[in-house]
Amino acid sequence: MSITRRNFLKGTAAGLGCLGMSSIAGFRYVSKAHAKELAEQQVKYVASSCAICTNKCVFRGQVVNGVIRRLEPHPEFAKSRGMMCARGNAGAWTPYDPNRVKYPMIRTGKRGEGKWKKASWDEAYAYIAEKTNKVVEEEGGHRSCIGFASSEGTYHEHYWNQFREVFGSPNSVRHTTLCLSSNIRGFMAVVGTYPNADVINSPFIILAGANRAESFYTPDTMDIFSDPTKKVICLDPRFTKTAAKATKWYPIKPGTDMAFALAMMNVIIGEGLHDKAYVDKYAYGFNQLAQHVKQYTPEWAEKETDIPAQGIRDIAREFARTPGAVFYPGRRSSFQGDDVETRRAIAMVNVIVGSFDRKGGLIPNVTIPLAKYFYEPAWYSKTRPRLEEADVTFLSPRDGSWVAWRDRAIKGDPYAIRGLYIYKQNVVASVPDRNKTMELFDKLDIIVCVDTFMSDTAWYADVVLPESNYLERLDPPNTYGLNCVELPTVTIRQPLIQPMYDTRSGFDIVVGLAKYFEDDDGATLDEYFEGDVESHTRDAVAEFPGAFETLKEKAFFSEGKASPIGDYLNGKKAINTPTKKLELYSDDFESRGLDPMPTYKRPADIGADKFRFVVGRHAIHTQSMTANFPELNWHMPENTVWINSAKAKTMGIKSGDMVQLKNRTGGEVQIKAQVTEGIRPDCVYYANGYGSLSKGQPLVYGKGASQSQILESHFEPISGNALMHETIVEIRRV
Ligand SMILES: Nc1nc2c(c(=O)[nH]1)N[C@H]1C(S)=C(S)[C@@H](COP(=O)(O)OP(=O)(O)OC[C@H]3O[C@@H](n4cnc5c(=O)[nH]c(N)nc54)[C@H](O)[C@@H]3O)O[C@H]1N2
Ligand SMILES: Nc1nc2c(c(=O)[nH]1)N[C@H]1C(S)=C(S)[C@@H](COP(=O)(O)OP(=O)(O)OC[C@H]3O[C@@H](n4cnc5c(=O)[nH]c(N)nc54)[C@H](O)[C@@H]3O)O[C@H]1N2
Ligand code: SF4
Ligand SMILES: [Mo]
Repeated sequence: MSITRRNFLKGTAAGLGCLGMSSIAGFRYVSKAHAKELAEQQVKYVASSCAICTNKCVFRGQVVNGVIRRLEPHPEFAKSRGMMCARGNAGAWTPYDPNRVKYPMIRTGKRGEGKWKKASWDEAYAYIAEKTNKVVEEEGGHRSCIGFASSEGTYHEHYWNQFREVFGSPNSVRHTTLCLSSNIRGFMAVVGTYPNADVINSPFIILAGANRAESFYTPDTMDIFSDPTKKVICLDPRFTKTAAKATKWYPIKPGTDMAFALAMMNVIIGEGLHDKAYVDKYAYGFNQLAQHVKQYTPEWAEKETDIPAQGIRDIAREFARTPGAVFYPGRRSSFQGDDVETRRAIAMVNVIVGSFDRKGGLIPNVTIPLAKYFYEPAWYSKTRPRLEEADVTFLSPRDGSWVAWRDRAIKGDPYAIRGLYIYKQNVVASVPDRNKTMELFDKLDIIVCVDTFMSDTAWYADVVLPESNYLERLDPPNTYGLNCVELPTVTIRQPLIQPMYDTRSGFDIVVGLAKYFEDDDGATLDEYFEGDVESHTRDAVAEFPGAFETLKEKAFFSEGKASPIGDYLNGKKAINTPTKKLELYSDDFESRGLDPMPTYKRPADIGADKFRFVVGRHAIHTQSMTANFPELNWHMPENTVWINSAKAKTMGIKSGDMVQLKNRTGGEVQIKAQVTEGIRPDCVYYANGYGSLSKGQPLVYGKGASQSQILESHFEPISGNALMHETIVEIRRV
């Protein structure tokens, strides 16, 4: 018999069979025992959304025999489109991290000593209630003496706020005032909303103080940089990934973006390049603005910003002449003292060229309207206004102002704060000036922290309540504009696996705690909570047939309709400003004693041989919460401080040298130097998340330096936003 290839293959297969080997898709040669194991494997897929950053990318989680194997990006989800970043992938392992908080814990040693006793939920709640009721009684029955801190992200945060309201404290401090309050306020004042930039359709984008290539590390961002027809201008004191990908990078002097924006308007209006018809029809105060910006020439701005006058002129002309050009609104904006005014100036640059509510420009953020989660507020005979009410012009009652509030709380002005309940916020790391946060903690009788990990904040708490991991729980729907894809979408989270330890979801934690408190009429506070997360989800989307089923199947729901553009211009929607126009001049600001138009004030001189400390995103980390993830830590075991190479040379500093940074208010850190040309000589930077105080984060405990330890405490008085770039440091080699 002649052996043909076909016979040979047949023979081989038969031979394999005889040897007890089999060939299953993906597994070529495996033992019989393993083949049986594989055949019996239970593989299931559950769709859910990522919780490792604000993007909420949707994935299908592969679960094999009850163990999460991998998270596969959902190809149909418009923002992630088959991509999942390093952080999202690393998330798959978080339920199995040995450093999770696995059960409620009550502190037994001194704060920060790390001595705990394991408690049942009821023990933990009873302990919290006893301590809380005691201090409330000592304060004359005012529950305002308990503060509440929280951040978004789990979709459960509104239950936490509901608890605070029915509990009867006005004192809530949310992450917004550490993030983008000043940005929102600035844009609201001019265009009546905080818009997105239509970057997909825009041919000309100015990114000032926004590091999109690291902070929105998703395909829509890659589209911006891979499209050769787009022009991207990046203004950043650091050579970020965004700077590297941009058409042009200008290492702007920090805190001078307003000078740049004002000079752009000087050129655009001075040369008559503005959109006259648009401005006539939709804007208020154009003539005053035109007069006002005459003083701000590019030559003047060059001295302020370090950007050549000709460069400013060229950018301004091209910006005005390119339909669909956009000056990106940025997100986190807590830079320097005049942040609201800087954001107003940026919004105005967009308005004078007619970019608001037009394709390519600033697009109103539209969301799918979910049925509102409604609850009766409790009524108390004793209430007080929140602490920092007098310190901030536009104080959001829900967000407060973290820094201003903390200053008041430390002083007990106008009344004492005795406890802090914290939900999903690592306040020790995310509020500038860690020493001050510790000073506040020292004054508190009770600190409660709801976290999944032993963050620095959990480490210093009296009671740690563990929330179930995002891959173990059901999260209610979240509706958002999918910024920059402009596709209003609803997402949920659902469990891939059952909770591994004695943990609960945010909703269940809150309802459990509510049982331990009463309102003025003697009703326990859990009576204010109804249903469960599943029923809330069903109710929220009841108006959209099939949406609930789609959410269960895909974890996202979209009507497939892009955000409408032009509704404000065609009169379908009213512009949400006092004059119902796009405000280039604000009577409202003027009546409050503020500048009616953005007026430049030069940032204070930092002094010779001093540095401005700036913060910024890192592509593989989210804030303070991922540096202890082993997969990510492996890429970056510690952080290092960026120092300009020419400057470092004069100081005799080389990469790897240990240096000491000292701020003006007693904050100091030691960290290794990274000498680089990618930062201005007057700035320094290092990444967030390192230098942890918590031994429950062993990979970053004492490794590198913490940002909150070096950041000074300052806030912006119009919005209450913390200022992240008002820290001046000295550096010396140690
Ligand atoms: N130094 C410094 N401070 C900053 C910033 C900075 O760049 N540098 N940026 C500012 C900005 S823009 C923002 S938005 C804020 C963000 O500040 P935070 O909202 O405090 O964010 P993170 O630092 O990420 O801390 C999140 C905490 O939530 C915990 N966590 C994670 N998942 C869950 C969960 O499912 N449930 C619960 N209960 N907890 C969970 C994490 O373990 C971590 O302790 O920080 C601001 N502060
Ligand atoms: N990978 C990753 N992505 C994230 C997050 C994360 O932690 N990690 N966090 C999310 C959150 S909460 C937010 S708010 C967004 C924030 O995302 P972005 O708005 O992109 O904010 P940053 O990355 O802080 O970028 C700000 C940049 O401004 C530069 N800068 C400093 N001072 C000045 C100045 O005066 N002028 C100018 N023009 N530039 C200046 C800094 O060097 C920094 O690169 O990112 C989100 N996405
Ligand atoms: S960008 Fe990365 S971390 Fe953020 S939601 Fe998407 S996958 Fe998760
Ligand atoms: Mo943020």
